[in-house]
Amino acid sequence: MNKILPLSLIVLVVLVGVGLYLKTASRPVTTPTESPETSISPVALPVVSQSPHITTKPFPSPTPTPKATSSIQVIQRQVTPTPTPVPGEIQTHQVTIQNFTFSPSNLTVHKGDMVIFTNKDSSPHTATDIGGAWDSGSISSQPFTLDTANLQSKTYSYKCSFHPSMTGTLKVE
Ligand SMILES: [Cu+2]
Repeated sequence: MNKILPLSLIVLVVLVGVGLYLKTASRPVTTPTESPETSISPVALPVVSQSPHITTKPFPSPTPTPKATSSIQVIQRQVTPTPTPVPGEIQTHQVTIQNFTFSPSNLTVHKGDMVIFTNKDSSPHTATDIGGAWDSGSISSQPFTLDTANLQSKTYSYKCSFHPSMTGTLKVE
């Protein structure tokens, strides 16, 4: 009997302990309405604490400066085309005859330049040097081209032989 009593006590203690363990373990399963309230608060805290760590990491990385410098270099390359000022080259000048008027009525050219007289009126006109150095003849649809290479360096006064009130000057330099 002396050996059986402690064994029964140990078995009782073990049974009570197992029974208490089963009760506490089965409580959250049998009462699910209480467990989500306690489980939400510990879950929400680590989420709030982790999100600032994640958002602060991508902020220091953006640096789009090298793209702007490359576009500036492309613009500087496109600005470089050089103008071509050619001194002493033969130029072409236009004199328009319209509404019985030479336009421009006073023209200065370099010796060797070309002067093209274009008639935009319905009636024919001429560009005739008063001194007789050159005469276009009747200009209608086809323009008249005057080559100043063989002219003297002076100012020529010309008129329309059909309409003497139409006058102009051509200065050859
Ligand atoms: Cu005329």
